Amino acid sequence: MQKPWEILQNKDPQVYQLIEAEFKRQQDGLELIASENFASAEVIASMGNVLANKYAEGLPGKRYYGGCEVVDAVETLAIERLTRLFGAKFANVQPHSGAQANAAVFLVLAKPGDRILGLDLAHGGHLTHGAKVNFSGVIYESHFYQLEAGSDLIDMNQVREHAHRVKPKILIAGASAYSRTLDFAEFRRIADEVGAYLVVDMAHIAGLVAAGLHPSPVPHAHVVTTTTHKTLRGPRGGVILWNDESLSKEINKGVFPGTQGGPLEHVIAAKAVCFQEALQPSFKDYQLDVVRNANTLANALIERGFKLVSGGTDNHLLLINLSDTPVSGKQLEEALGKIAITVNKNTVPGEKRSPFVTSGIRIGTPAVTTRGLRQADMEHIANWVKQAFDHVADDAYLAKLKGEVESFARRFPLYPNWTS
Ligand code: DSN
Repeated sequence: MQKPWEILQNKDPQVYQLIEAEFKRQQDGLELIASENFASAEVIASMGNVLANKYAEGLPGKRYYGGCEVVDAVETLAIERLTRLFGAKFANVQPHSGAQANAAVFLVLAKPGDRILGLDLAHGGHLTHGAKVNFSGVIYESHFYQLEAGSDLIDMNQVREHAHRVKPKILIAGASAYSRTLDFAEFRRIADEVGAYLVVDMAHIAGLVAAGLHPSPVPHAHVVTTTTHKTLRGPRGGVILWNDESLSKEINKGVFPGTQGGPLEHVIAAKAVCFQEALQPSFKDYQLDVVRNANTLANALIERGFKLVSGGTDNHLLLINLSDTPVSGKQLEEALGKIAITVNKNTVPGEKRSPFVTSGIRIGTPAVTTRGLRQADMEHIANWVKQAFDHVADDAYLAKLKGEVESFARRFPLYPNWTS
């Protein structure tokens, strides 16, 4: 089967070459960014087709354009599969991203100036959970709970105390760099005590939730948002789930016309394909391997002398804490980049370096697990991380290691059915 972008080779060689270069980068290296994954060839194919031509503002059966009968069926199928996957009553599959999903939900649950309470970005939270540089921190009065010093865990007593003091309109649970299990039932109890809506952003762990490997927020939260491209392994995009019918009209309005125009029906088709994949028993096996790989990698890094935030992981990611070392997150990210291992620098609790430098490295196993790496392979990765750390400024040494990583990565072909 031809690569889907082969059609560009003669028509637009510049873009063709760029896509080829990215494909090569993805094939030749090891992808350890915790929020990335490799969508199936089927998911990718369902994004590149004529559904991209259609305007469909509104919802299935209630559109502002004619000719929507087919995209209505596509979107209805995506909603049906998604609600089945997560056991939710209602869903909107139109958000273009997780940030858009959060914007739509916040727009209808809170008014400008209302208080919102989420996990501090520097402690593993997310930009859209109230960061001052984001709409959520500009429009709302944002407050933050932090990880408990020492354990690096979310301390529910602190969350409760903070919520009682601040009385937020929205309590947000969810993280982009937290390696432990979230207690959604307790978050909901706290939200009820202070009269807040509980919004859970499960973007990072959605695949684990779908597979039953992390408790589901769906029975507890007023509203759940997620992206579809992280552990869930679908196209880049977002969705919203909820159970209370009285919220339906408002949430749907929050997406359109509140924060978006025409939905991307080609991406919605790819979301439907992703949800169907996630409903298969093999998806659970995949997520089990993701979690096992993360755990094995965490232990292998600890054995090599690294400290991890919270001492380990329950999920798909871990955070190396470099606070006590002369090497910064930025330096280690760059050194790993030179050996074809992609990670991102990340702040750690009690961060002393700037957010552009940081003392942390976030590592996730979803993408390499899709690629076929298993627990024994995590030892190699831990060795390479250690060697990059030990030789962070030795470009000649790193260049040698790069060859080793690349020949290892090529043993796990990406999209083996594509030929050119
Ligand atoms: N940027 C994503 C992440 O890397 O976790 C969150 O939106």
